[in-house]
Amino acid sequence: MRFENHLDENPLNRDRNNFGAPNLTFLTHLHNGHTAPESDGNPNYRPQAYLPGEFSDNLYLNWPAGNDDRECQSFFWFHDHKMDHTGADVYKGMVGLFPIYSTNDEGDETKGWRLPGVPNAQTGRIDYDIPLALYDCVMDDGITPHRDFHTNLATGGVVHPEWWGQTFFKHYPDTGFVGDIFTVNGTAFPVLEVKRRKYRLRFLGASISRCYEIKFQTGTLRAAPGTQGQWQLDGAQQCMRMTQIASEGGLLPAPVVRDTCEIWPAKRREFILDFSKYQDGSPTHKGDVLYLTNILDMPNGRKPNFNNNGVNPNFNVPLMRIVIGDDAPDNSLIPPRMRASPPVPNATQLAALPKRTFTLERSGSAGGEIQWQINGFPFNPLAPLAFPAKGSAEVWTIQNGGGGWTHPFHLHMEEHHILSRTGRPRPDDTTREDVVALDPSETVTLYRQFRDFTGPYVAHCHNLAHEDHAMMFGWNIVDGPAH
Ligand SMILES: [Cu+2]
Repeated sequence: MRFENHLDENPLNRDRNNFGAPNLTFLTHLHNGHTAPESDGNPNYRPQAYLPGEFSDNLYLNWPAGNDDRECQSFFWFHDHKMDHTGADVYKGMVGLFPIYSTNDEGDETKGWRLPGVPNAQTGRIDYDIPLALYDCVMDDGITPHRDFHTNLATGGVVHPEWWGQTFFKHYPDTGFVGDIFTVNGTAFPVLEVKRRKYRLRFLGASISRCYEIKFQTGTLRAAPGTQGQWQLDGAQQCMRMTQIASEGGLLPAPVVRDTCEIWPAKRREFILDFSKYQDGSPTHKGDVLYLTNILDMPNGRKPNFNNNGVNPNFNVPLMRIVIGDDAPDNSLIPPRMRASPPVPNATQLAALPKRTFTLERSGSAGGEIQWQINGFPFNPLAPLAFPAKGSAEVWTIQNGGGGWTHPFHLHMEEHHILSRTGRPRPDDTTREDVVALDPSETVTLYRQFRDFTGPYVAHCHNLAHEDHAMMFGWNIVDGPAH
């Protein structure tokens, strides 16, 4: 895939609002592609990113790790990964969704496992198979100062009255960023008309910091201006269950029926929703209205208010209105079994593997800027912290060293398997993942392999305000002994 930089072109002479800053650059990472380092969009190769007039050819093999079919994935995404400046460009839309198909999951509900999806020759897309990227934003009121670490920190920032009504991103020096307008695929207050049949919905957390917990509900809309989401659903009642079929590592061995699901930054979760009937079995009717809602209160970029989760019935924010439409043929199934998980070694084998521990810490502030460290170091692309051997496996422990923060920690390259965690259990923790959700002070141990390529990769927090403030480390896959 060739990415060309045309950010210097501006035929409509629109205000750039810092898009592509600095220097109109970008660097694209295919989020969890099994990609050779030079195509992985990592800052080891291009710390200065790509300038206008330059292009980047990335080779995306789309093949399973180790050429093992059990490692097939199903939902990539790609986004800007420019060192120290990822968050701003992701927030402003430099994000692409990338469903991939594989044996028995061909985007055709008459074949294989018969997951919902009908090829549409006219659009080239798969009907009833919908990626949904969630992200939250803030509108510029024209009077709140933008404080930018690079230009205005000392003066407290400048105001941009000319940016009134455009998206506002107070990038620095915040420790996280949440908006009060929720969007799906870049649209605020969206409406989706669905047929009375099964759909495959692929959710992506594309927010800078916000964690969501999604739930399908009915209720009465009430305007709640100035609050997270601007609307509330009064008298909210769950009306449909979600059948989870995949996490970010691909299809599950078997579906899992869920009432709610957390969607943290960079995480993907796929579900089958049957819009022909409610969870009590009664049929839907044309014109019925329900809502995709977020029930997780997260008033700042540090962590969600987990105590509200399911306890505070007053936080039911509609993300998307769903309107039931006409009947439609449905040849899809909810298959009892899908893709077998690749094997994880037994306890004796695991005990013999190399072990590494990475502790995520806040290092206070440098020049008024919050910075982050991993094992005592801010990110330095020239000083990797780990050198695993190609073709080997290791056990990595990731520790959230702070009690005040959640960290969605993303490891490039292969998916991992969680072996243990110290906090609350997660219903889909046994699946393959590329983002470790770390509650405050939580420690997670995982198993991972290093096949196919050698060279430099990175691992980092996917709270993009943390990533852009050095919460990242480099690691290299090497030929020869690990060190
Ligand atoms: Cu973090």
